[in-house]
Amino acid sequence: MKISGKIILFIIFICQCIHHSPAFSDDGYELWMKYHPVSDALKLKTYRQQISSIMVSGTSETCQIIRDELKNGLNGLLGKKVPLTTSLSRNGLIIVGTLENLNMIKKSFDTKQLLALGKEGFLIQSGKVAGYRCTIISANDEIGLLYGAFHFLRLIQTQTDLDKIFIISKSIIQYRLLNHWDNLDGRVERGYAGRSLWKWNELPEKVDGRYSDYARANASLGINGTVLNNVNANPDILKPEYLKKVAKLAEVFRPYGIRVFLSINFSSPISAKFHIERSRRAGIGDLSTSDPMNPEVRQWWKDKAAEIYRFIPDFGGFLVKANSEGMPGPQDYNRTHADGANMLAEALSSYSGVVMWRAFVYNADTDLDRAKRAYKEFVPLDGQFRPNVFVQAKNGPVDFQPREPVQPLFGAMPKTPMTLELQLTQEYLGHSTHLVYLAPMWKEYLEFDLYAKGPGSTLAKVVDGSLFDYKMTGIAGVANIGDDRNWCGHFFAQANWYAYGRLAWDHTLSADQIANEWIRMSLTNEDSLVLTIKKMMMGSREACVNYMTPLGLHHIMQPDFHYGPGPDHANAPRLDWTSVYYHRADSTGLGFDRTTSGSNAVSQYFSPLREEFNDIYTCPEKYLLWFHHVPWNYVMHSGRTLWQELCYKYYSGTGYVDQMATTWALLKGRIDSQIFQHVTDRLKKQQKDAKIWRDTCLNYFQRFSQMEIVGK
Ligand code: GCV
Repeated sequence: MKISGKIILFIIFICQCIHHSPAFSDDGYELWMKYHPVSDALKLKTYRQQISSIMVSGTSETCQIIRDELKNGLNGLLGKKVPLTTSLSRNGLIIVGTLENLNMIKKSFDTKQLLALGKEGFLIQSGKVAGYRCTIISANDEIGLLYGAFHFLRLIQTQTDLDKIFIISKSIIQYRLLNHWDNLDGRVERGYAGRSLWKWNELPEKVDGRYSDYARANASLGINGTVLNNVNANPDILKPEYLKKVAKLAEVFRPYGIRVFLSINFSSPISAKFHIERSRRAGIGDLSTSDPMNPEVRQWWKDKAAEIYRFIPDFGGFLVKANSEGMPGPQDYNRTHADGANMLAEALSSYSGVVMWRAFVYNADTDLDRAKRAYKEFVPLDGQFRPNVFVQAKNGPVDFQPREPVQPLFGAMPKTPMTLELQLTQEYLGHSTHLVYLAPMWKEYLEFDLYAKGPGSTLAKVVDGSLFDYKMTGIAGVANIGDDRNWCGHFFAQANWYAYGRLAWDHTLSADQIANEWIRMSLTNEDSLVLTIKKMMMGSREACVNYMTPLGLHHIMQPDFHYGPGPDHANAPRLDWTSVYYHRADSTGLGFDRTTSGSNAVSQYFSPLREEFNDIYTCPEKYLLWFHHVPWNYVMHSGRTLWQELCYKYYSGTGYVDQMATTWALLKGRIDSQIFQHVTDRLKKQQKDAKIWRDTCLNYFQRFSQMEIVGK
């Protein structure tokens, strides 16, 4: 029997539909690039009319990646074969090329805007070329084309109207990086999704197929760099045998526009003789010192930089944790952070490499209040760093707590480009067990007005360079990725990887918009389901704050593991590693007094913030216990007392998780069965854990308030 081509295609389409029906299993590996057939029949019909074939000009590896992506993506989405072509002979052609390569579009399209997009930006425009209806994806470089191709697919995945389309998109932030806290032995510090993706023992000979899938996922979001190893860096990463492995990864990532960076150990130049046992001071060189003013040390780094660039010509630079949590640094030699950073920056400068010098420092001698220390150490150094140095700070002044006010250092370094470090891996937000969508939190930080140059001085404007006219700009996200089949442990944690990448590309996107895209690309396009799932996600971070650390509480988790509650934790090698140091509960009240009569951390903020935070009546209640020691009977805006409000918040947090579990249960049979079960199991655990947080904290604080727990 002879079966026609059309029938075969129809059978393939039906099989794809069946395969992707909710009853079948999705293990999460494909992330947001599933390319399931468009579910809206009318839209599918229109797309099929609008898209007939693909033409990608250029022969590079990147162009081949674009061809494959568009072909596979469109074949899947449209349920029909969308062929590659090299000629313009029919309507519906998707033309992809740089201006340089595409003479034919110059006449038909407005290309002026394209030139203004600079590197990596892209344009998507529909119109006519030589009388045929076409869609152009164009850019000034091939990585821009790749980003444009992914965006075009995203439009179809989210079932957006392609009629008269005109999109121009440009990266606002130059360095958009993931920071992996991956150790060379395969363990991931604060990683909850399996072991490291990097199989150091297999590289460079064996190249795991997952490396290019990782690069592809990042490129689909516009992430353009990756720091491969933990900031608690093992100096071995700079040995030639490791550099060969790093070079292999760089080779895989390069066509996707991703550059590699390394975390370095500041004592790398010292010889094994000078290692200090059980400390993080270790090296691979033959020197007795790593003093940044020592000429031999400086030469060691210059030689090392030259060696690195021989292996990896487009190497991005170094990320450095120094004089923090036992890591060696310039202060070991009475030098400053600027001395240390500048020595490395000098070594990298002739190769256009950068140094990202972390400001996560909290030397107890600097100030009694940990929240003030980074500011006090770094502000006096503003203006002393070489032009290729970034100072990289976490979003908040303490750590990646569920809620903190913004790190005030961001408004106080006008002469030093600062990178914002966010944490995707949920170290303090329930690991990969709790469903917590982080984009609302990141937006809260990005939109935080620091008033550094009057109203409107948002953190976003510091990071994108517009506030202080920084010459380089960067953002970093501590990765939540491991070798688990679904990459992130929790299926919903993929949304945090997605959201980070999208915000790094364009911080003006809303958390709602990003959730909408992610759900449509990863789960379902059914409008009512999208709304339901989005609602769950959007409130999930506030719920987490409420069941863990409401009203400005912070750092009251179990020691080391950082998962469950530990408000009674009082014995640690350092006071600022305990919980009692932060919550300061006593018979008079609760909270850390950081007002002018307390630690005076409020003075690190600009007016009018400092006055607003300083006054118990104007301090936003979400930060109340961060800045004030508040009497148990203090009356809150709601009319409840502090104690009652605390109980109310803890109960509303757990209530929200119960609500998420109930809502999710209603989705049975309407979304993929494997994802449904996976999330159901985790929500059960989250319900239990949220209540443990609530009850442990309230029972503990009750010892001081001596009041009845309300809301049970
Ligand atoms: C990589 C916190 C984490 C550490 C982390 C450190 C840092 O203290 O618990 O695991 O170390 O921050 O950001 O350097």
